[in-house]
Amino acid sequence: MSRCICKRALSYTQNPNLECLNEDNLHHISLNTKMDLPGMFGNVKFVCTGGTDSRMRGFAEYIKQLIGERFPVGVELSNISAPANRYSMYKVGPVLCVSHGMGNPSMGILTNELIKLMHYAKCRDPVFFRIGTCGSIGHDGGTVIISDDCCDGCLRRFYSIPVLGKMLDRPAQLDKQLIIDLKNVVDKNDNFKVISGTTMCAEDFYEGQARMDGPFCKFSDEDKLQFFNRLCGQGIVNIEMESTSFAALTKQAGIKACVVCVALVNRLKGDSVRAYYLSLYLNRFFFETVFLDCRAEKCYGR
Ligand code: R2B
Ligand code: URA
Repeated sequence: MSRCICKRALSYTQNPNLECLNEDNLHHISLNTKMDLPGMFGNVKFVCTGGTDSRMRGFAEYIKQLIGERFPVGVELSNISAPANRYSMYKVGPVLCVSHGMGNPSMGILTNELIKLMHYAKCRDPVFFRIGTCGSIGHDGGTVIISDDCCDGCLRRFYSIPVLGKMLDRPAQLDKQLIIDLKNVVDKNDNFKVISGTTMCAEDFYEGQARMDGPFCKFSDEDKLQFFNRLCGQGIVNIEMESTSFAALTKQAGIKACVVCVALVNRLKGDSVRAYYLSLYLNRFFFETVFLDCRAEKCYGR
């Protein structure tokens, strides 16, 4: 007889099968329900995801400097998910910093496991962020873009995956209030521009983002320009590769989430990513918008 590991009402998860598992392995993040997940993660308030290990480690170090006195984590941060060798996860007090890899499949697997983690650890009202990179449509490299909304490469506001041989469409929606809150803490003295708009989530970096410098290209410059005009006409300001899975799965779980990206390239000016505005820039933006804000006090104070 299997023992029920999940006695309280299901919240972030909506799968009665979980109630009947003897043990649940969150395989890709090297955690399982035999561990004391509430003890290890129960105080998590912010789950910050970003593409790479080094960026998220850097981000965690940065957060450690900011809030380390109140949430000592020892001398070295350690990668909690190292054994699985897929994603990296660092915890600094109430902030969990996790790398998500590239593309919706990678982000989707991680988000599924993070939702289950929030559930098993009994986290209260966590807020999820993707802090990433993107190409912009018409804005300079270095511009920070808050996603108001996201759509797939056919401009549909869904995250669609085949399930049992049929497409399952989930609305890809970000939290409206969180977006407003983020916009409200943007400081006009910041020495970078912050804009917002709809984000297109592509399934590919090359043809899927209308790049002409991949190994294959079946369209003309004119076609590409027409497509970008169509994007502009629909309020689409940037292109990246993870927002729809992130938005749809967190929405389904009832977890507040938003996406903030820094533009590495203005796609109206070219395909190739030359400027590399990475972790420091994002970290600073994130720090200034979320962690310096007095609301952080409220969040940490529980
Ligand atoms: C932004 O950058 C990556 C592609 O270079 C991808 O993960 C994304 O969304
Ligand atoms: N990431 C993307 O997905 N596209 C870009 O153009 C730059 C970063």
